[in-house]
Amino acid sequence: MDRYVVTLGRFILEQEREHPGATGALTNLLYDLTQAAKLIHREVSKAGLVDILGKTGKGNVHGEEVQKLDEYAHEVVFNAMDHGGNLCVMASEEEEGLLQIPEQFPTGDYVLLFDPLDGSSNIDANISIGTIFSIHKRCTEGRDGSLEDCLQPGHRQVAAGYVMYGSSTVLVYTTGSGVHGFTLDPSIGEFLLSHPEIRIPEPGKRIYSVNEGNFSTWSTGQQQLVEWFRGTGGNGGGGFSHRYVGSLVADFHRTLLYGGLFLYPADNRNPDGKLRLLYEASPLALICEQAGGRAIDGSREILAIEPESLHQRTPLYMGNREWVDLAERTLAGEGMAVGR
Ligand code: AHM
Ligand code: MG
Repeated sequence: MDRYVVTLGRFILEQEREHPGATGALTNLLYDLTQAAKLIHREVSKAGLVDILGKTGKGNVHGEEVQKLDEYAHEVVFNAMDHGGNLCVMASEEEEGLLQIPEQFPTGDYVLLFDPLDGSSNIDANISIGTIFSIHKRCTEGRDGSLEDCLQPGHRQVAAGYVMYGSSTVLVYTTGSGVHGFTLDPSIGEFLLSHPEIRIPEPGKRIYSVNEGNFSTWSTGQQQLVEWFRGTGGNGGGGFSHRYVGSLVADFHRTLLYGGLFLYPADNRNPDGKLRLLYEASPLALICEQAGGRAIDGSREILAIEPESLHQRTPLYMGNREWVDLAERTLAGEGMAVGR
């Protein structure tokens, strides 16, 4: 069996060969990101041991506070990506402003936006968490990239992906020609192709995924939508399962593999929802569409939104087209009629 495994390195190289004009920059970028993912995987998988190691004196001998994992992940990604000469600027969910490439390193044509450790409030409960990334080609000139390079609509992404640190660590990405998934084999430290050409199943499982604790803060249309899934609104529907991890990468990964609808709507306290357009919604929307699904903010395609600021939030509905279309119609007050 081992003779037939395809490593991530080999896979991205072979994909590059299919694009004769490719410079190799994107391949290098993806490769550097996988190195960061392996380091984060290592720290995440020993997170539960920190106290034990500390008590036996093997850990934090100087009494320094153990670094928070999301800050650690931010630094690991930045340090893995700052010197390759492929990027001109970065931005992270963990940092207010732009992250410029240090003076001593060359810059390149690409822009990286990332959420280093999404769902990090789940770490102590050993729940899956993830790293999300989005890559654009720069649209300005000069040595350093600028805000303008970061504020590009999602349809211009040249690559997007995520790493989920779960029961196993998986990396899923797209460069615009399909979605492919790799599983980390810790014994050899390599990501191996495990999910080629991922498509959201059609019809997918009837699953809706939302934080229902927010029900009373939603618009009427939003409440009707969830009542339709539950079958409790007197408007038909029902027969759905409800699944909500509360960790975006995990909820999305399930949606990608099983089908369904993931939603984080606006509510009366957060008119733009909770999730970030550039670091969360946009990269996952590209993957979702590449896998045959759809992603909207309620009325607009996520990938068509022109970003206005780095940390802007957006409501998000993504998954099987059928359910995203239903959400769109319901939110527009057009009734609940569906095909099945
Ligand atoms: P974070 O970026 O602070 O980690 O928050 C994002 C997380 C997502 O992973 C998840 O989808 C969402 O917050 C859950 O929010 P809630 O607890 O409101 O349901
Ligand atoms: Mg996040």
